[in-house]
Amino acid sequence: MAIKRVCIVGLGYIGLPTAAVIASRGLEVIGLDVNQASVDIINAGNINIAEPDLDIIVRGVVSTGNLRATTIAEPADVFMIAVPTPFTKGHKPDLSYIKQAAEEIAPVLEQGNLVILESTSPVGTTEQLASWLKELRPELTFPQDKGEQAQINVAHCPERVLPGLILQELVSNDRVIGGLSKTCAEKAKELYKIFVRGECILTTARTAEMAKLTENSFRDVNIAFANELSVICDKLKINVWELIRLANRHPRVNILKPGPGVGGHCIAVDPWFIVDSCPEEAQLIRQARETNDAKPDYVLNKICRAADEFKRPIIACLGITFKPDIDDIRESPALNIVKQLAAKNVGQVLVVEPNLQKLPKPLVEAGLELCSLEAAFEQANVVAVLVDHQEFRETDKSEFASKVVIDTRGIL
Ligand code: SAJ
Repeated sequence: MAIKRVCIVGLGYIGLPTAAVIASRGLEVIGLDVNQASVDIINAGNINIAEPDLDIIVRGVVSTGNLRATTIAEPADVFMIAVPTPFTKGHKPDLSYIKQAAEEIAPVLEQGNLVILESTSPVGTTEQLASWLKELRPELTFPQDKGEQAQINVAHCPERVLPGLILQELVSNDRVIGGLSKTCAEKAKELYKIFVRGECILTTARTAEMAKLTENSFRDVNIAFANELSVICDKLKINVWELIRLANRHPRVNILKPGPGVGGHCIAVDPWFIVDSCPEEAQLIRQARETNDAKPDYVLNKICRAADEFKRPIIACLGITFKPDIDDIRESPALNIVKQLAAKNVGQVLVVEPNLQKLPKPLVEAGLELCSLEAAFEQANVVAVLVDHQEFRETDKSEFASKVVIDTRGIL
């Protein structure tokens, strides 16, 4: 199969960088998105998400005509689906965006096409995608009925890039490629070999789905261990950061960092897909999620107790994004803490966030305003470090000396 045209469904944090990188290798890439505003932004050579260097590469590939965005599906050799897979109430996976993607591409599918699911998905989703496509195009054959001889091949290759380093990791990371048949996986590898320098390892779709969920659950469980340690250390009056530094000197110990909770759209979500599939068996994975989800309330209570020491508490909250040096606030524990703090009316709340031009709506509605770091230090008596942004890490530590500090990120 000579791949000339690739259609990427979903132009978000994964879809747009992937589309741009493939287009930069000289292929024709069509970006399909339901959001007309995103399509217009991209077609003008601009970007709808913040990611280092993405603007430069998108501008380049749009100007050469290698990348074009649209809201209407067009025929292609490969369709790559990179849409969100959130969970609904009760932590049940919501596959509606994948179903919608299947409905969009089904009318233009042609014999010989390859469909790749990149979205992080519960085990069995690639099979489900293939059966939705079969229902919509019964005259075509799929791997579930014709195996290696299918007219349409379907594979899963989960994205694994780290926000902030997406463009590097898209190229350098190894890729796990799971096919619904061996041919599916091999054909998908042909596409990835065009832009991936890492190794492409072939397996089944179910194993690839589980591999991605396992990677994020591994991290979640390990962060939960660090978060539990931080609560234990508070009780035992031990500095958890010093403790971890010391323990990590053991050659086989590598404890991650505690924090105000786990945010982002991946690690705080994906482990639930395993819990949903195997509720009886996934005890540790569920507990890790619950431990990490309990951390924002724990931090909030600590801040409120510190504020109680003052007649006129002025609380500076440093950072609201879900991790350092990015502008992404999805599932951010820091944002959640600030929101709740404002609602509690325990004192004046100052928000410092060097990566945002304006505060998100719920904070504006709560009457909060963005504040400079200098102004925050001038006024505050309580300082809560919620994100370890570079600006905060580089602050002269003597600034903190006269404050009551809740340092959830160990920058001091
Ligand atoms: N965090 C801690 N302590 C740590 C490390 C992280 O509290 O020691 C917190 C962060 O502050 C943040 C959250 O965890 O709130 C997640 O941050 P992250 O940097 O660990 O991961 P993400 O969500 O940005 O990206 C993860 C990555 N997965 C793994 O590292 C296993 C990335 O490779 C995946 O592609 C991405 O999820 C995804 O899209 O699934």
